[in-house]
Amino acid sequence: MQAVMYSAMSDALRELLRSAKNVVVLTGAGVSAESGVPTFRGGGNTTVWKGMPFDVISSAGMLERDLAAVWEWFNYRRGLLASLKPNPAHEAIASWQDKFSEFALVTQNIDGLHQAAGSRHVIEMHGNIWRARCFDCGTRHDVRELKFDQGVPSCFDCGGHLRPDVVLFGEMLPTGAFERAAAAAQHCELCLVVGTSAVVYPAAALPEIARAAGAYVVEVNPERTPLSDSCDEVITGKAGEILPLLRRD
Ligand code: BJW
Ligand code: ZN
Repeated sequence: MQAVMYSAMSDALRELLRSAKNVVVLTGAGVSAESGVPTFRGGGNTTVWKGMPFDVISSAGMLERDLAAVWEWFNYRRGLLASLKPNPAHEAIASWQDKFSEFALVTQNIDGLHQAAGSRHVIEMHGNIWRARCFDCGTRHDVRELKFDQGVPSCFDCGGHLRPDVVLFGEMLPTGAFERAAAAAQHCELCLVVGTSAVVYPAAALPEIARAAGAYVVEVNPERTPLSDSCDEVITGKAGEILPLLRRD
């Protein structure tokens, strides 16, 4: 099985893994799927919670309409994530950071599993589920240990309402996150796009930026995406099986 996957890698990619100085990896929910994290889309399904599609409950409008429901949804997911561990895909990506002169990991995931695998300086495009942010004073708080199961938690500094420190549909990305990711994409020689349906912007623009600037773009995904046709190479399969085979020894 592994030999088949390995032979599916082109000579061009093999050579770039040996010679590239500047690499960017963009990840999505699929990189965490083998850890047990549900994806949002893929396989023809869309996540629905209590009758609401995720793009309704995870939207800026829902924060205004029903903040307590947003917290209930995120508490449910924090419960799902609490015991999950990084998988071989996260570990392979963490191992690459010290093997290339310049390396940037850009993730759309909010689960913190890249950091748990040892990745440093992760560019989090969509925030982190283990943090909350105050509506009033803007302070960010670590809520990993915070136990509450209903209502809206209060800011430890000013008493204002907290919200999950994640980027919901219709919200702007954290200051500088896209700019840093785009600058890395602009300068990389190799861009690996792993486990994302590549439909959510502006993250989905990063491989386009990399390709336009001359990078070799490789997608790793068991399914085709809107990006597949414009990639230089598509490796069809699960991240946890493929990424450990992409080595620079
Ligand atoms: C495997 C696998 C295995 C399975 N191995 N792979 C241009 C046109 C139209 C609309 C827009 C536009 N530009 C911006 C917008 C609006 C919107 C958007 O993009 N909408 C599109 C859907 C049309 N974007 C935004 O609102 C963004 N903000 C913004 O642009 O601000 C400026 C602005 C403001 C106001 C108005 C207009 C512009 C913010 C986007 C925030 C997204 N947030 C979410 C939720 C976060 C919180 C939460 O978790 O609840 O982020 S949405 C959700 O999708 C989540 C993800 O990070 C994101 C991407 O999903 P991802 O990671 O790709 O996962 P899936 O599930 O979609 O795919 C999984 C893949 O894995 C599949 O392909 C599988 O095959 C694969 N897979 N197992 C490898 N083992
Ligand atoms: Zn506050």
